[in-house]
Amino acid sequence: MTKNEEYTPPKVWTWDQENGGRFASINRPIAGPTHDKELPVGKHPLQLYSLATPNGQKVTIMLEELLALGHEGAEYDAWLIRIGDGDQFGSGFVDVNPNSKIPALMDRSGPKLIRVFESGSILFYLAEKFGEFLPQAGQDRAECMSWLFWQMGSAPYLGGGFGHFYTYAPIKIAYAIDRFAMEAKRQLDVLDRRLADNAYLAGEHYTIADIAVFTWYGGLAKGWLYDAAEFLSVKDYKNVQRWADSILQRPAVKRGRMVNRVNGDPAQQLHERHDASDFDTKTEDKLAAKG
Ligand SMILES: N[C@@H](CCC(=O)N[C@@H](CS)C(=O)NCC(=O)O)C(=O)O
Repeated sequence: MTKNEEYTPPKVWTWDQENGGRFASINRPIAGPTHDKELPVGKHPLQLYSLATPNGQKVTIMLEELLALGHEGAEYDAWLIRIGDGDQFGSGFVDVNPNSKIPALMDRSGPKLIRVFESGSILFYLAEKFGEFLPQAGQDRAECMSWLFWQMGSAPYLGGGFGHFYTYAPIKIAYAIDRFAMEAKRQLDVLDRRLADNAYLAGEHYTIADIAVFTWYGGLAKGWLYDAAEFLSVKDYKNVQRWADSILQRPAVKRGRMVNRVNGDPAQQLHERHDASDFDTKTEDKLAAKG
């Protein structure tokens, strides 16, 4: 059967490893490790295993924001997990995240190791641990958590739905692209309406909800995701644009976006981060100049 023929599902699904999709080599219908591999451990209390995708950037932005506020306990080593090479299926990684997806965090600051996975859960863990970027109580806290969970529930329609079928699928399926373009635009409109009367998603203050939503929908609005800015007319979402521009100005956001980045401008790629000075000395352009 060629991929364009009408498809009648068989009685029992079986795994076609050569389905032609962009991620066919890493997608599997089973969980668990594929090989033994311990994870490296650096000198800092927090060990992050990640890649600079929107989900990965949430955590590095948060850590850089905490460090900018002077929280030394937020010092971290960011190790690169190359998901295209299957690093997420190594036994050590699976011990930190049984779901085999970046980002994964190990907190080694206490007497017992604490593993944290799922980017929203990591943001919440860090916000509670350091008492930052999460309103203490009341409506603002509820809004913050609602928008954080909104992001975690909505982004799979943007990434796994729209992004997958518009950009990555081996064939263009009008039904799928229409369905998920409509949903992506609806989500942008949800945000645009909220941001019409509020500087940030939880209200007056920048919180983990903004960090979580920014890396996806800010990225979409600024044209970094799926090359879809024109297709989705992202310029029309004026409040989202204003909000994304203001978040982009934050130095911690600029730094966080560089960590574990392996594509784009070499000056913006810091493959691994083990010290604050790495931003000045270890970006790919600097390493190449050193030879
Ligand atoms: N809900 C998870 C999603 C994480 C996720 O999808 N990570 C992707 C990269 S953005 C990944 O590691 N993919 C590798 C794979 O699926 O094998 C989170 O927010 O942490």
